[in-house]
Amino acid sequence: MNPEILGRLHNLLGDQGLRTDPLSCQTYGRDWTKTYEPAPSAIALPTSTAQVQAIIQLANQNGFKLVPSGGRTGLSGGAVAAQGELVVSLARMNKILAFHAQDRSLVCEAGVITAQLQQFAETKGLFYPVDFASAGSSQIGGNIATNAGGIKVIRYGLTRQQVLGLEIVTGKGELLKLNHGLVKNATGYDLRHLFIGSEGTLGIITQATLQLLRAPENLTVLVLGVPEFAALMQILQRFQANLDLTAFEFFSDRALHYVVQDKGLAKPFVTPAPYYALLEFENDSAQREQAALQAFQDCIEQGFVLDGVMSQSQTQAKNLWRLREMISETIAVYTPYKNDLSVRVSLVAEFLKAVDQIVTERYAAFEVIWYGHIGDGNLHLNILKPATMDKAEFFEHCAAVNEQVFVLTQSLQGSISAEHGVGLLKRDYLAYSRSAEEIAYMRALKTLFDPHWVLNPNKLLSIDTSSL
Ligand code: 2HG
Ligand code: ZN
Repeated sequence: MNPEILGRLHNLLGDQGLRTDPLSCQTYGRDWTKTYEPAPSAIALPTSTAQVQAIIQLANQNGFKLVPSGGRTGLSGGAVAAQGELVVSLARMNKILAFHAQDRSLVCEAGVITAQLQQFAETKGLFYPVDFASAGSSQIGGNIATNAGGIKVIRYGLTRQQVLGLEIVTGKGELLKLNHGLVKNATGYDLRHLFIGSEGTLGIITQATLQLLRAPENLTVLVLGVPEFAALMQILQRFQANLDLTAFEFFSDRALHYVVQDKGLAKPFVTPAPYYALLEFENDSAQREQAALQAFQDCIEQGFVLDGVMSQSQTQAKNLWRLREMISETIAVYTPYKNDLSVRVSLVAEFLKAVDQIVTERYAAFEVIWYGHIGDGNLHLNILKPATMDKAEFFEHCAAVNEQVFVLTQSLQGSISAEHGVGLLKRDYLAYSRSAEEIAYMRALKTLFDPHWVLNPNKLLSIDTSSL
């Protein structure tokens, strides 16, 4: 970046608000993907919406590109700055600005950490339901930009469901205040929803109004040993007949093996099982507990379940959750190749069987780790790199199987990215989940809000320079 622009950014942001040192560039230039080398030109850390607006206007005037940046816990390269972009980190815009008790909502800046939001809700006797293993470092702006899902979607929905209002600076540098915290607002196109999940390609989220909910009572966890894929969805159906589950997750014995071995966690029970289901429900009455036990009993009798354990305390519930939540972090050291796929819940059994066939044929030489939010139809399929294999060779080998997996997903009208976003990693595969007409509308919307494509260039959609 030329020194004159750096000087103008420095004047705008001050010493604390602009960094160019190599460590900051390494840190802020990457997310949790291991595929790309960070190479930003500098890091901007604005403290106000006005500063964000000024940065975007400067980028438009001078033709440099911006990468909006939250907690950088993404897994698709959406927050990677590998092409000399200026990273715009919202980390210093981290205040909860207002709480409205009657509305059961709060207004906060985009850099608020998810866990901080959850704790704030708790202090008000309420609940922010979006939760996942990276809640300790992910930021609400990033959650909204990727429409983050996680472990409670089956009951509470995705981040989208919680967003009552947004403040945005568009790629053009205009300030938009959308929906103003309203529950009902039938005045035409709801632009708020365009920005949710737009991966920082249309605007930078600076503030959000979020819905809080009644806190659930006595969340109780069951971990069940399952003999085969097909039984998983039978279990889901049987339990849902009796209960509103707050989570329904699954993982394979290899996934369990790694968290037990590397994190020193205890196995849920001794009976071996190839798969495990983790269920959670609000155990708020003796009848509810009885209903869960009855469903468990029925599943044992039908052969859907081999063994199981039900948490008897909040500590035990937390420890059982760790068996599932620690998987991604634990296997990260094995440089996994990641898939984040979804189909309709009713097609999951068929889908798993077909994916299993592909995996057995095409990944025979590799270790495959299965887990995911199976109650939402979402499978996380991770392939581990053999220690002796070169990273580039491994990724190339894995990518060669993409087509087969994505054609299958497409044939079931599923998604090639259920919750991790498209970013750089899945960009060239978008057409497996979105039609040519949809992609053309997406490009037109991108150009409408960001005419010079300054925001998160080449993420989600590739830059077609001829259209600029
Ligand atoms: C999870 O559900 C996260 O644990 C990460 O979405 C999934 O690492 C993954 O593949
Ligand atoms: Zn997930």
